[in-house]
Amino acid sequence: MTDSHQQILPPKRVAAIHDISGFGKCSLTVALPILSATGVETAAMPTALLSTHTGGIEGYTFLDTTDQMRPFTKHWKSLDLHFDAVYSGFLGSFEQIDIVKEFIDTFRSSDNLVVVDPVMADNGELYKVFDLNFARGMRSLCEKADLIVPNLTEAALLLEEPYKDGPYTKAYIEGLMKRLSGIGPKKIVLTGVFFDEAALGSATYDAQTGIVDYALVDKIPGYYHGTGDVFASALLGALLNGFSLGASAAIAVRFTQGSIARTYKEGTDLRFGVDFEHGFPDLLRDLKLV
Ligand code: PXL
Repeated sequence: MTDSHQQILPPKRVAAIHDISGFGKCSLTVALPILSATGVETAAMPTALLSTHTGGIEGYTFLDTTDQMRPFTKHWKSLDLHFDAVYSGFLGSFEQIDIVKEFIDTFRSSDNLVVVDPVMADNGELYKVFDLNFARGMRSLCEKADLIVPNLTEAALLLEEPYKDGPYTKAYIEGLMKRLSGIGPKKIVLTGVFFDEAALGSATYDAQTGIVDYALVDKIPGYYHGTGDVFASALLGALLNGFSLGASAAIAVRFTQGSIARTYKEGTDLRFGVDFEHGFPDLLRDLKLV
């Protein structure tokens, strides 16, 4: 066999439960291309249909697709589908918290990974479409996850602790991750971690092994929209390619920072998302797929 990467197994399959924001590169419009690029098949369960995301763009349309989610679940179950991972993100209504829990219960198997990105807040503030009641609901969804990917604001909300501005200390970050694992998920990936103004990245904690890892890279000025989704999608792609939690986070940080660096150089509107598309060659090399 000359091609050492010749596929003999079908791709791993993810159920991605996020909104479709037509323009602006976040949620499904980044999860689908990134997971596909990593060789992972993705089934999409839309939680809402928007013209753009809600982060700083006025006048967006919003169609709540809650009523489609139980029928999607039922139909997929009737097809006897197996998902190697369930990956939820931005939810379109409070009721969807229960629907995603039911989805997890329906498709849970001994070998699959349930990833909940508790998308609801950033920079110390809840997104304007959510309230504290939603945050408590998100905490109850996180109880069912194997892995959660909060930023520092979401971590504080999940723990019902006051949000702290950085720079942070290792003691604070590691304490947060241990308390988050007390909610239920054994694997924690915290994003937006920094100990000084020069470097930014993620921290990971596996409560089963006690291993803590950091992946920090040079910080680029500006607030870039959709980077949480870019990061979490690349992280999941790396995990499903067999990389450890720490190695997967390092690959995802590099991919996200590369996307931010290109966007910074290109000078595009930061609300319109980051240039992740030109990062696939490097990502595939990091994943040893090429
Ligand atoms: O990237 C998070 C996200 C996803 N989906 C929608 C959003 C946001 C953040 O603002 O508005 C619709």
